[in-house]
Amino acid sequence: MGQLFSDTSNNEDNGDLVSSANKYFLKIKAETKIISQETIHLIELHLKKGNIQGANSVINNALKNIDNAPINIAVTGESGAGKSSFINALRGIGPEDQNAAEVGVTETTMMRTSYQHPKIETLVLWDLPGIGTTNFPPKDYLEKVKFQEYDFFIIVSATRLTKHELDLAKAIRFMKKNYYFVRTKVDNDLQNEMESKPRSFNKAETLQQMRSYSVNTFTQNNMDIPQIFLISNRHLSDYDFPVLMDTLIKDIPNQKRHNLMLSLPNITKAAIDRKNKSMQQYIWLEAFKAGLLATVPVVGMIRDDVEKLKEKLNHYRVLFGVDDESLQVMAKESQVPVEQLRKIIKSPYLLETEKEETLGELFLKYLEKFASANGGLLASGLYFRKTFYLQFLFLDTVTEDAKVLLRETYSKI
Ligand SMILES: Nc1nc2c(ncn2[C@@H]2O[C@H](COP(=O)(O)OP(=O)(O)OP(=O)(O)O)[C@@H](O)[C@H]2O)c(=O)[nH]1
Ligand SMILES: [Mg+2]
Repeated sequence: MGQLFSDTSNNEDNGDLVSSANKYFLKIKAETKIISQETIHLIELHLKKGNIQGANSVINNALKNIDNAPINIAVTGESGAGKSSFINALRGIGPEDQNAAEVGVTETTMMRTSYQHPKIETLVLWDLPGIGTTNFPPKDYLEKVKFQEYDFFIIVSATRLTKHELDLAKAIRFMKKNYYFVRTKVDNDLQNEMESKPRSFNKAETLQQMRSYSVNTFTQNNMDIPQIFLISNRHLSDYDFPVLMDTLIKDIPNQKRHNLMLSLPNITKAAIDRKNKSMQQYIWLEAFKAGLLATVPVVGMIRDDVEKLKEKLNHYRVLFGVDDESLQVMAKESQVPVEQLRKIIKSPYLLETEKEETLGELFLKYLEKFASANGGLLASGLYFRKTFYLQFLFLDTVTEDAKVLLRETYSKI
């Protein structure tokens, strides 16, 4: 492990890049890595043999996998349990959002409706009807909804689980699939409890009781206890929704993790930081790939780079929800004027040049600033294409913007 990516090439520049990549990926916790340990091992193996081309092709494939691996999430539960609200929450769509009402593709023969994630095209949420409404035995139900296609199931319930649902949960496990149990409308339950016992009400205790009650349901039915999350679709950052996000990310295979992380809503600072870390790894992989193949250091900045960087920045703004469209939605939901939101963030102005200045010159200026702020990394001999430094700069800017917007709008949504 300690040798990861090191001791590889007789080319000094590559050696530097390799050992930097080594150090970088070693620091990343296993549960947030976007490539598998085997992939890292394979890259290391190629490099040890001096097989630059081989290492490059492994990284290339890993990046392709990250971009293209489909993620399919099945959401099932009885009518009114909060499936649609939960799906919208996972898609980062508020109830007032225009897209929220938009119905996905309904397959009547399959009884399922698909909702593509608005930003991550490879991620699809499937709205499945409650098993109780279909009259199918669990195995038939699972066949009909094409259970093999999903990465995992989420069983949503706002009340106690029915016998049908418990049987379905058993059948899901029997089919070697994973499921999570999500208990919605926790806010309603707490409110009711508070109204019925105004003097003795204790929030933490009530939540604990709800959890125990769910646990007991599974044990009384001789079932393994699944992971249980008490959530409110109306107050996502309260209760267990953030823990649910962490858990889904931890459990999903490495190559799907990047897109899953990027897909989740910016409801906490931690969620935003996680997106940043994921995107950082992605940029490192791209840089590593480019660095391995490059033979001459790149001086200056070519027009192609500038265009690509512009695209990257816009892409990051969309992914981090700080693009113009997202600002409009946020303004509407939080009732903060859009101009005010635009004023407190930085990314919309990153590409604004001064009079005679070209974008390329502006980028070089950023580069100098960035290098001096980061201890002169550029001068350290680390062979890294300059465009990647700018990508990191853009990434950090949109990350900070997302946090600023979260702070500004949090109390108002
Ligand atoms: N207070 C509160 N209300 C919720 C929550 N989740 C959903 N609701 C409300 O419950 C109602 C039903 O929610 P939906 O998301 O439409 O439920 P569904 O499971 O999709 O229902 P069907 O499509 O009819 O099967 C709506 O009025 C939601 O606003 C929650 O966590 N808390
Ligand atoms: Mg619905």
